[in-house]
Amino acid sequence: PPLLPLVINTWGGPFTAATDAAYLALSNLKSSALSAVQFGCATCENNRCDGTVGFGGSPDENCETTLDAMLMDGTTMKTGAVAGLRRIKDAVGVARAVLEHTKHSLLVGDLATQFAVENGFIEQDLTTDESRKKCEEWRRGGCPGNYRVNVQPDPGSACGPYTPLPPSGGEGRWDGQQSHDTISMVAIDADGNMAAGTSTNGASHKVPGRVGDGPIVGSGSYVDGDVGGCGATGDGDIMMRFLPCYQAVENLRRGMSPKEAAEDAVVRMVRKYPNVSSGIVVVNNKGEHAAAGSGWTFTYAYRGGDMKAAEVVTVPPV
Ligand code: SD4
Repeated sequence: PPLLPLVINTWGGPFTAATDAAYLALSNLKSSALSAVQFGCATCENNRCDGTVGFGGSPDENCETTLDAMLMDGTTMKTGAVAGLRRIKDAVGVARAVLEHTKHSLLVGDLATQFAVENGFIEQDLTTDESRKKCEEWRRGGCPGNYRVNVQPDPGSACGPYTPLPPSGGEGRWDGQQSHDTISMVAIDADGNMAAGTSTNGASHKVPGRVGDGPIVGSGSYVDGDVGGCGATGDGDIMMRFLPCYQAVENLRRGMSPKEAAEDAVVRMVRKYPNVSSGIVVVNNKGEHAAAGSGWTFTYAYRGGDMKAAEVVTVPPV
């Protein structure tokens, strides 16, 4: 029998702290699915999970950490999201404020920061010694694995500004050196309402201004309580071209099982980008769930019913 209430999210390991937090909110506090997802993602932002969520991770070329986050309510289909959020730690909290206190769906950059400050969030430097060191090492090492193609750094610069080279048709390089993770989560509460959300600090050494898949509705996550929900992680620059979570939920709507729905959405990306690193979790509104991934060994965590701890599932690549 399905285990309700239920929470499911990308990645095991340190990410199970988020699973447990959201589950306890659902089961003990009788939280709504939306609040449970917010609480779960905020848990990762606070303890930084493996460094790829929250402050002090994935510094851009300027050594700054910026945050992407979204929340979606599967009952109203309302969304709130922030992209390239600067100097505010609780990105998913600001996403909630966008959802609750505006008619918008997405705010970006410094102006998202301004909105956050108006709503009582505190401006703080998101840099840590670790993120500064990572950025400086990247510069010292000649700036490997960056996301620019067909350009060369100007002589004497610490990787930037850049001068364009004649086009060679190169595709953006995926910096596979880092663990490049994100929390994306779906919950079903005791009333059967569903919600989904995502929080990430994106990709290391990105071009400043880069926004990933995380805050994009249908890409980072997606939920329709009439059908089910999905959360994603991976190479957002590629994944956001496919809206894999929208695809997976629509696959459920058309009668696929969660496993078929997840695999189909991943295979669509792999067909065009055989090396893409991706992982999606998919759950229908009965609580039946599965996942699929490519390019790495993906893991996900879930906890539902009266389970005493989060369970972690390993997903071989498609
Ligand atoms: C991004 N999807 O910004 C995020 C990063 C990620 O596993 O999930 N990596 O591209």
